[in-house]
This record gives sequence, structure tokens and C-alpha cells, in this order.
Amino acid sequence: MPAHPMAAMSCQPLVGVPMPAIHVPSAAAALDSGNATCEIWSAGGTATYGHQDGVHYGHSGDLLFGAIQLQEAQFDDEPLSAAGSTPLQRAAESAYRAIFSAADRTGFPHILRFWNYLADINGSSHGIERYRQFNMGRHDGFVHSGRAVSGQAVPPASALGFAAGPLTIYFLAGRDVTSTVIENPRQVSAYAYPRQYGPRSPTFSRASVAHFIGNDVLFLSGTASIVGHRTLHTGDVRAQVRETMANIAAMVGEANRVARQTQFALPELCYKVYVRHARDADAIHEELQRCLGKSARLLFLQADICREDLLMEIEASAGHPLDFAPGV
Ligand code: 3EB
Repeated sequence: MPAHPMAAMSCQPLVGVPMPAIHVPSAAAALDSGNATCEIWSAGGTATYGHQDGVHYGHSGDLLFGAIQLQEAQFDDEPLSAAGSTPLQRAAESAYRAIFSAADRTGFPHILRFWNYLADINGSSHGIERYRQFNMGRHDGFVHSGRAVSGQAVPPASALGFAAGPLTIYFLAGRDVTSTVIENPRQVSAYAYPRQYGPRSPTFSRASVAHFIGNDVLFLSGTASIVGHRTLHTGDVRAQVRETMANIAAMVGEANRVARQTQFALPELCYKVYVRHARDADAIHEELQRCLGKSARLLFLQADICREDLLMEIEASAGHPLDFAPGV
């Protein structure tokens, strides 16, 4: 594939290319040489770069990559009682409104995948957990942009925490591409979680298959040790890995029923593994190799998971080329 960068994360600046820096360090000792890990999405053709309402983007042909980073302090101007919402909630709503507006205006309305990173995701302020504040703002951002908050139109996503930094959201969007959204038969849809997980449910689907001309691309959302809507194996990181892989296997099975041009196999996926405690990375690595084989493509990152009792989470994709060059 002609490598023309649409976007890069955590790299040295390239002129014009949207590059949100995200403070999620490597969680694998072997990779942890002090170098930043860099994720680059590239596409054929010449990329066009621009920005609108704080959303920086690059697009080429059928695909757009966009990113927005917002400081919560920018939304700290009104007291909670007057606004009826917290600064993080307002930042999330504002970010999503800006994203949907930029996606529509550039002609890439079809969001294929979201990634969300926020500081102190398990912390609380204003009497409510910050992940729940984020969910309320994201939900309102979808609604006020005329986007559905359940069903086939909801894109897959991940939401992770880091120690400190701006609310950071990046996304891939398509121009004409259609995609089929997949739920996990072992899990309640996240947008239908009961109220015990917060006043507004998380707005994401479990996975999707995007049908490009000539190939299908699989996007799996952040997936954890949740069955139904409950966390399983609290305190047992190896059992959490096995349950997570059972969830991923179930979704790959669903994906293969709707894929039109490709069949996906677990060992071939590209995995991003978020580890709450870096000390668990070796145990997680061992379990994954047992399940996927020694040549599995795994990137280990240290991040907070959105439920306090989750020790790890895995996202994955397939159906696209991958150059994996640790340490470069
Ligand atoms: C879960 O299944 C675990 O809020 O966007 C995974 C992927 C999770 C995405 C999100 C949350 C999100 O509920 C957490």
C-alpha cells in the first residue's frame, strides 16, 4: 500500500498531519526503551489536511482520520448549578458536536471507529464518576448532532484513561463506505446497559465490518471481561484475559457471518492490549500467546480501564496491512 500518512499519534510533528499525543506508555518491558510508540494510519493517493472547530483531519480517497484535543479548563467557566453539567461533560459534548460537524462538512459522514482518552477516568468530581460524566456528554453530542444513540448507526469505540492530559478523541470516517455493525451475543449492548452504570449509557457498538471495494475491514471495540453487563473475574487478570478472548472470538464469529469478501481468523488480528498495572503485562502476554500463538501481533499499552474492577481491555482490527515496527 502506498504509505501516505493521514495521521499519526505520539510522534515527532510532520507538517500538516493531525497528530494527537496520547499519554499511554508502553506496558511491555521489552518495548519500553523510552521511545514513543507511534501509530500511523496511511492510505493511497495524496492526503489533504485541514481543520474545523478544533478537529484536525487528513483525508485521502475514501477515508478520513480526525482528532480533537480539548482542555477541560476551557469548560470551567460556568458553575455546575447554572449549567447543569460538569466541565468534562461539556467538553465531551462539544468534542462530539465538532467531530460530527467536521465529518459532515468534509463529506465523510460515516464514522467507522472512535478512540477516546481522558484523564483520571476512574476518579470522581461533582459527585459523579468521570467516565459517567464523559458518557453523558458523549450521549448529548450524538443526540444534538442528529445521530442515533443505539442500533446500526452507532460506531465501535474504545475509552481509556491516563493520568493527566486533555480529552483526546480520534476517529476514522468513510465517504461512501457501508459498514455492518455487530453486537456481541455474550454481552448486553453497551447502549442498553442498565442505569447502575450511569445516567447515560456508553454510546458505542461492539464491532463493525466496513465493506470497502475489494476488502472488508474489521474494527473491534475495546473488549473486556464482561458477560451480560457484569464484570467477571474481579482480581484475576489471567481469567479476565481468557474471558475477553471468548468475547472477541464470539464477535469474530459474528463478523464472519456478515463479511462479504474476507474471513477473519483470531491469530491474524492486530491487537492493542491496555493493561491497568504494568506488572500484569507478562501474565497477560502469556495467556494471549497461549490463545493466539507466538506470532500474534500485540501492542501493550498502560492505561486505566473504565471500570475500576477491569484489569485489562483489548481492541483489535483486521483486513488492512500492518507494518509493526516496535521501537522505531
Ligand atoms: C465495556 O465493555 C468496557 O465507553 O467507548 C469498551 C469500549 C468500554 C468502549 C466506551 C467502553 C467504551 O463496557 C468499556
